[in-house]
Amino acid sequence: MGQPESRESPGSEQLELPPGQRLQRGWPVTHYGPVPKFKPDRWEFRVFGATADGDKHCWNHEEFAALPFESVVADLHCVTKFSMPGAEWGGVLARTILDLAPPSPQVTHVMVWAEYGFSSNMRLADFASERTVFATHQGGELLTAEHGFPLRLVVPHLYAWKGPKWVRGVEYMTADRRGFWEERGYHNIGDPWREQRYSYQEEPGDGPEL
Ligand SMILES: Nc1nc2c(c(=O)[nH]1)N[C@H]1C(S)=C(S)[C@@H](COP(=O)(O)O)O[C@H]1N2
Ligand SMILES: [Mo]
Repeated sequence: MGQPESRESPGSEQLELPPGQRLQRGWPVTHYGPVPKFKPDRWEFRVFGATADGDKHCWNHEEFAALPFESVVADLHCVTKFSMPGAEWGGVLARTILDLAPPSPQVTHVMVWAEYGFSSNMRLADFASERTVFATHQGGELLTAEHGFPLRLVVPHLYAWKGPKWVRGVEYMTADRRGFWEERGYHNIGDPWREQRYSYQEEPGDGPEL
């Protein structure tokens, strides 16, 4: 609740997009750097940092693929102003990861880590949203390499850079720290409905000093 619906009213085909966004037909590929090669025998998903039990939690590809599979329908809003509406993402809910590898009570933020050291930070509450999903599938098909195979995060209520492609793990943090784009001029919180695009728009308390 509290989140505007992505579709206006039943029956109307009109979409409600966040301010300044326009509709994109098709699904463009947007990222920084090369597309990593998936090496199944070396891949693992790691939860580390301030876990409740103080231990790291790791899943290899086979183990991760065996976790409960759920679907979430969500729009993708790129800060460069295109939105792709109504995608069906399939994968493992962030909630499931939080249940299996609980954070310590001091955790306030998470850093989501991807191949090549790409990262994005968010508040624990954003990560814990019931719609945040580690997606393996889109539209019923396995993700393609360019779109993040074997795993990407989708945080429906934040700009799409908050969803790393080729994700490899989550760090539980007891204080906020900026991720890759958050250090490079993008807003620390990144709520598209409040048009929080750039770090110069941040208000006191929105993020750590730059
Ligand atoms: N690892 C990684 N993930 C990333 C990015 C990136 O540069 N590296 N870019 C983000 C941005 S800005 C967007 S808009 C979406 C785009 O996802 P798509 O290429 O599947 O449309 O991926 C996000 N995930
Ligand atoms: Mo983006």
